[in-house]
Amino acid sequence: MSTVLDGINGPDDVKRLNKGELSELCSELREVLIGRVTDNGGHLASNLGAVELAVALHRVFDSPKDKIIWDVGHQSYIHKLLTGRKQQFSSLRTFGGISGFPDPDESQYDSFSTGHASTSISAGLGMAIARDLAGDDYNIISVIGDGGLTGGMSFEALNHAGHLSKNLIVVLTDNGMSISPTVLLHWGQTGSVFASGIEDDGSFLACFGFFNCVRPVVLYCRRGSSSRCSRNCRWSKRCPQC
Ligand SMILES: Cc1ncc(C[n+]2csc(CCOP(=O)(O)OP(=O)(O)O)c2C)c(N)n1
Repeated sequence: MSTVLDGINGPDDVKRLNKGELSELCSELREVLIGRVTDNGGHLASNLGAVELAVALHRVFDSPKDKIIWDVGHQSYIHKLLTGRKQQFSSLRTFGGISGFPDPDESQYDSFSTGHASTSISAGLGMAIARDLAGDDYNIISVIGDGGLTGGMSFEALNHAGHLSKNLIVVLTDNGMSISPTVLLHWGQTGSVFASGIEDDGSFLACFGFFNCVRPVVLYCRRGSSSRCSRNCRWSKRCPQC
């Protein structure tokens, strides 16, 4: 019996699916992912958490024209399955096979070679500057977790982005986990500490003036957070949706 995934050879095929098929696709992707990581090893949890995200990004944006930058890159397996590497997926993380991280030499859909954490916003901002200098028009989307966001390079890039007011999209996947539970940048606590004296919205990014140029898209909210808005978003007053 053919599956929804059988019909997916690139992002355009994702865009054609209806709601029910999208849901079925996510289930099938999860099955493939679990099977492959069971056999080949690799990052399971981070990829399981990025199934809907990868599908949504490829439905909304127009990759490879639009540049999706996966911070660390350990969560890019589903992105690979959706961007023409389904047949090679059995070779994931094997000698001569496809990499467990994004690699521009492997695919035009991988816009930045990663492995180290905390580089995606800086890389995205650099691309945004280059894009504007060239007079081009496309989206750049940095996808970063709460763990990746604790690196100093991320703070520097946020500060720089807030200063330059470039069109850059940052998707924060805040699941409260790095390799272990995330410490230091615990939004529920640290967010209010950083934001005190600025605005009582509990948002850390507002400290960087980030909301003036970048609208954050929060796809994951930790359950039980006291600072969530009515739509399950922790950005309260500053939330672009509320
Ligand atoms: C500079 C650097 N330090 C440490 C690591 C090891 N590392 C790999 S994944 C990860 C945690 C990433 O957590 P997060 O960004 O929240 O993403 P999640 O796995 O929760 O989706 C870390 C610390 C790394 N890749 N690079």
